[in-house]
Amino acid sequence: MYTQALNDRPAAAAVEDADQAERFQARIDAEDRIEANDWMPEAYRRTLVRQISQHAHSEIIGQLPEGNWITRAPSLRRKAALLAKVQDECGHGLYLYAAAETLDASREELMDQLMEGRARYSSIFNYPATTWADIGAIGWLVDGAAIMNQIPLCRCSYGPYARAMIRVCKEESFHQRQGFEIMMTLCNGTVAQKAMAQDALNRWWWPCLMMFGPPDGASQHSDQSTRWKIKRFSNDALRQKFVDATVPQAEYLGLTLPDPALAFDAATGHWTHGEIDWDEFKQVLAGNGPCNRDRIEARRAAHENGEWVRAAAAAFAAKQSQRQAA
Ligand code: FAQ
Repeated sequence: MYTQALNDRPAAAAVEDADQAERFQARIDAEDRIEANDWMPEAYRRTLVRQISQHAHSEIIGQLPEGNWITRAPSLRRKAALLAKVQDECGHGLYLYAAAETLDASREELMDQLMEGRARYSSIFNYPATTWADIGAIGWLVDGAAIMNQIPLCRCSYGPYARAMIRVCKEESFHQRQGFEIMMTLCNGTVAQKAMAQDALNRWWWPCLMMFGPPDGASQHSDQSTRWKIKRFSNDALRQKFVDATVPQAEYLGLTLPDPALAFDAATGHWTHGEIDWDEFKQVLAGNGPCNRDRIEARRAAHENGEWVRAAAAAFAAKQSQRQAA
């Protein structure tokens, strides 16, 4: 009798899980928002922690290429705008770590994963910003690609992530405009300035196309994430939207996209682009991009340099609770 009860229990639990999973999927299909305290399949939780933490790390590491130019911005106005942009990226990282915390992922653990090289962040931030025009190209193209990917995330099925994305997208939109305006100034400047803008576009274009992730056929998470309405568009669909939006912008600037195969397909109304170098993408993901090591070292150094701030905050909190207890 006792053994029978033990054997029945896992079967009953499995039926209950299957029922819950079915109800969960029905909520997703009905466009209901999933909130932190709702039941969710463990795999849904893990997928979100993976994506949100990678996204948070991207925002944090993403400060480094541009942060490098704050002291060298060509005017006070440019410096103020760049400083605000880099601070915004930091804020995005913090909202996103907070969203991951609602899924029981501790911020300390996520930070450790990043600093020990166990976590991913966007491939794009492993490329160097070598001239001032790169700051224009990053805002125009990197933030432009980020918006294309993030607008649909405002409708993601997980409430805390979707809500965080609304403000992030508004700020990314300002970033994109400030980048485009830098490019416009350079393109209307001297011959050397325009050449600098073209050179930046040549170096950032292909890595930006890689930001959207592997082609659909090689994207291992897309099918499940689409069923769960975490992803609303495929990697290739978003990449195509980005290309279609950016080609006329490059034309307006009088710049040439570094892709001889780029052509307008009148039948589909889309710009077709040349082959992306997926070997380069794999190399960057494997840690062999131009700046992978520098980026992690800079993050570790910032963490170590901030030790006194954490210690002071902990001492202050201890003092406050002692006072309250007294
Ligand atoms: N870099 O199966 P999928 C920004 C990985 S924020 C590195 O297609 P998924 C703001 C992927 O993680 C930029 N790894 O994966 C800013 C997976 O590996 P895993 C970040 C990549 O998740 C601007 C594997 O490949 N934005 O720029 C990349 O369904 C300026 C297989 O891929 C986000 O994170 C990549 N580019 O789709 C800041 C948005 N692509 O985890 C500062 C949210 C793919 O199995 C300055 N994330 N991988 O080891 C997403 O929308 C998705 O996660 C995708 C990838 C679309 C990135």
